[in-house]
Amino acid sequence: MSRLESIINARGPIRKVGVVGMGYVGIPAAVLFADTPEFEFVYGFQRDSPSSGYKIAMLNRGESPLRGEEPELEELLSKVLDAGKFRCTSDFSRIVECDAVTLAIQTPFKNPKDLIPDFSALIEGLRQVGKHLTKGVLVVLESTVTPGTTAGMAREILEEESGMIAGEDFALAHAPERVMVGRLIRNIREHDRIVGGINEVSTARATELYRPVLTTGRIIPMTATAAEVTKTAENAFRDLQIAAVNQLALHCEAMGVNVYDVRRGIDSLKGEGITRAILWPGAGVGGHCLTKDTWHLERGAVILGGDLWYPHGAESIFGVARRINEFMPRHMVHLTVEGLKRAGKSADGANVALLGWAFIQNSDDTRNTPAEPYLEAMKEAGANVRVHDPYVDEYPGIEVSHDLDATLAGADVITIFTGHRQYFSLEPARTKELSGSEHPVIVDGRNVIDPDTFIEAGFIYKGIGRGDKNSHPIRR
Ligand code: SAJ
Repeated sequence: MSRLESIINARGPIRKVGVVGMGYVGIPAAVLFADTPEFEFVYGFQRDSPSSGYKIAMLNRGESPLRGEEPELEELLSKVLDAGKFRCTSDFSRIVECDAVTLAIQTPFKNPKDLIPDFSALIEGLRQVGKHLTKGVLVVLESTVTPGTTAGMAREILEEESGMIAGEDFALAHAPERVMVGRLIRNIREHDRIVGGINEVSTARATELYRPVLTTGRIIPMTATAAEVTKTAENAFRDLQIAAVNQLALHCEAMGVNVYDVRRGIDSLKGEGITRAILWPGAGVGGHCLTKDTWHLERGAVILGGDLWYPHGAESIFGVARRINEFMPRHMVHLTVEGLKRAGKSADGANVALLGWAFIQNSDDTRNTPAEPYLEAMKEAGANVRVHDPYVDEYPGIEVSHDLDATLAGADVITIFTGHRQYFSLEPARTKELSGSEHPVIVDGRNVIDPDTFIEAGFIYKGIGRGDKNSHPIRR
């Protein structure tokens, strides 16, 4: 039996859990741990900072600071509060009471160009945990990190702050989050959980923490670095799949073909071992994950993979995919300008109604929204852009309206950036009346509207991947 195993056996089963970082990942994780009979009590640790300190009081009142629809989250929060099994605090010294501590802190990239991440918040969190670490505790990184971080930087900081040895005096693992806004609770319960310890004892202790929370999900054990690669790679692969269909959409536009016919065709080839997982083209890729995890993977390959055997000078396919997806908002600008040209107008002075600011449909999440580079480019071209989003209340420097009619009033162009359900019922006649233009331009970045009904009503239509419609005759 190893030294850590005997320390953990002496400590007994995990009873008290701490979750550092009350955000989209930490909050649902904390309430699910608290709602688990195996665990007696859960602390949600949150810095009492000007930007996010307000969350502490909200959570302890039973209110979720996460806007947008999150099924079950508030019910579960009230339940564990009433049961006296959860409390949010900024007193990190309480970590000494915990048998397991997880860190769910944002890990954005400062500058993808030279692969430098901004780990400042994570490092601060690790220092706080290290200061109050006791023998036999399990520490888990849930944040998405560059491969090598758990067994490298995180281990070093925890050892430095605690004076103890990871893997001998305390357990350390990576168990990446796999949640999507709008289904946080369900994703944690139902998705398989990748659990990677720096040694087997750490993997086993982390399995003890996550198994009780899972319903249909299974534990998939591996090493900490393999778990980091799994997480960054699954997002890089998704980004690559999206880039592939975006590239195809651009080809289809050039060839005068409807990418959705092609997609349906490709998707029809199913059967033994044939996976043709073709995703959806669109106006761009946003969010906190796909926009940066490729760079974590690339950085890991550079740091850990010194002798990476790869065609010299050739860019990684994941890097190319990022550039294609980053290009899509610029392509939306191109379609807008081409549409205005057909209407005998230019972007300079044009009124643009931008529909959808959130990065994903039916959500209020605006992180790295692809609508922002579009808005900036249109403004630079002299256009007046009004933004509508039914879920987003505010955004720094941008006025976001909930009034669709007011946003459409006087619009020369209507640009759809997010596939919110409200936009599927956009009505051609009413929209045209509000725009007051004889031939308003409509640019569909999410295949939301039926081109024919709008063209019939006199609109000039442009759509991602709609080579079959983008040069349609204008109905006079
Ligand atoms: N998008 C497309 N076409 C598609 C799918 C998505 O253009 O076919 C766009 C969306 O509009 C959005 C962006 O990509 O702007 C990201 O969308 P997403 O559906 O990937 O949502 P995320 O980023 O919240 O979720 C991803 C998921 N990763 C994978 O499925 C591999 C989720 O499981 C992860 O938990 C999440 O990243 C994360 O937190 O890492």
